[in-house]
Amino acid sequence: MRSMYKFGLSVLLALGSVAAWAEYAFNFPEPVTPIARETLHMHNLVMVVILVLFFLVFGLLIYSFRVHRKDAGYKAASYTGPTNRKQWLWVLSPFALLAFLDYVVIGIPAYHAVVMYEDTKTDAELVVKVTGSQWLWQYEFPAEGVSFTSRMTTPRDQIDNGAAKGEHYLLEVDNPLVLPVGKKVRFITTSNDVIHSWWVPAFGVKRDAVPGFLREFWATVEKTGTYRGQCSELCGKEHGFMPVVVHVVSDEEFAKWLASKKAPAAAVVPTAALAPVAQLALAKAQ
Ligand SMILES: [Cu+2]
Repeated sequence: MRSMYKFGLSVLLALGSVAAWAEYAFNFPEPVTPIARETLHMHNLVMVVILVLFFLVFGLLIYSFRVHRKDAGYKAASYTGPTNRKQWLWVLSPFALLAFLDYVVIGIPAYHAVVMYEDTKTDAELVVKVTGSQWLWQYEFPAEGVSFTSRMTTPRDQIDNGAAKGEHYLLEVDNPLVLPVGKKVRFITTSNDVIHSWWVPAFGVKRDAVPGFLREFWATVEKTGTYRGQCSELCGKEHGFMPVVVHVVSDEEFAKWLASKKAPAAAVVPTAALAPVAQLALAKAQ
């Protein structure tokens, strides 16, 4: 009994420290897009449903263990299945409760969230094509004629423990993607070689980049700042070394950045027009 109380106490302590979780980054990163916010809401809702069920089921169990406990040698009642009304009630009520929670309490908001996630086209103001490549990202603004590659800048000796690790170890790149704040951006993603996955946790988006396919997602970033993510589909030996960095800036800054990218890029053939091998060669040369 003693150990049971001890276990109960440690569970309570663990739950009591929920407030401390955020500090240790166990929680979601602060959501900065509608999708990320919706995902966090869904997560919290499901968490509440699960906790209510948890306490209900375990409360009943522990109550029954204590109140209906009989001493050793007691002859157990024999049941042959739900034959009377009361037994049917015990069979059907958990089913009804779970069906209600699943299909109504969780199902309806989840349906709306998924429809919203998939709506990449309504009011999209900008299109960015993201191409995964072993082991870098290529970004292209097709309408603006801007394209560039983005590769990790963390020095090799930091990776090999020859130097102290920097603040943004493995999450820093030479050419970050720049996006305007508050604009709906439609992303189209694909790959040159194997499957990669473009992921920025604060945006709440993660989409596989599949060779031969164009896949879509969207993001309206509501807060300026620098956001970091990683390739999240195992794609070869340097899978861990192809981070995503996105600078979200004001409209004016974005226009300025776009103009600065346009000038040198104008002389180069758009990477999409090249064969994958040539694209790689170009990427290596840059
Ligand atoms: Cu990758």
